[in-house]
Amino acid sequence: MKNHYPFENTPLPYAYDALEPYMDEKTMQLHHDRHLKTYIDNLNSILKKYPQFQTLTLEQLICTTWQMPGKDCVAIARNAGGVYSHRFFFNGMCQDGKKAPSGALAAAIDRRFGSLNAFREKFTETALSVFGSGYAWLVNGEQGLCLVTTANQETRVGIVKPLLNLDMWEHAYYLKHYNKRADYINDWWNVVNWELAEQKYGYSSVSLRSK
Ligand code: MN3
Repeated sequence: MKNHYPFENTPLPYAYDALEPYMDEKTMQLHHDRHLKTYIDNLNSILKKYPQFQTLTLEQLICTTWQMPGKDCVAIARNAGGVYSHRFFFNGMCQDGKKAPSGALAAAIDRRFGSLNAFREKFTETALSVFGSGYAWLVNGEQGLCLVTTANQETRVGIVKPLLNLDMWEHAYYLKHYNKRADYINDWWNVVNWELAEQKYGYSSVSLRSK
């Protein structure tokens, strides 16, 4: 997949209604076709003015512009973060996936959190602690697995390797779950793409070891 300017809103890897009854079709459609598309359109329209950034991937754009001054750099970082986090979130869900991780990721979760259930509780608590709009993430870093939250469309790209994320903006759940964030999180556990998280854990462990 092409991962630089001009960015395209590639289709979801499943049908809009594939994650029913946990994620409703209307929310998935609006979330992908409008919310994500807006970040893509905004990002492309700013990047039009900056040929030097047009060959950079989303990750490179975020790392390059994150702390640069100027309102365009702030806007690039925010919108690239919005595209990155949404793609990560959508790819991180699937239909009829496995119900629990296995292999090295399962072992790492047990080591760090005690058990899968304890991890789920801790992740849920972390996601509920997001104040306003933001994300909850399971990441792999120098200290091993860790739970973090980010505000708005900020990420920890370039600092840690993300494995799972959960969009805690109201637009991600309000049509179906109203203000019941805990119900949304409970439903999300049914559609987590554990296989992808396992792959990401595998790659991240290799690259962290080679540092
Ligand atoms: Mn969103």
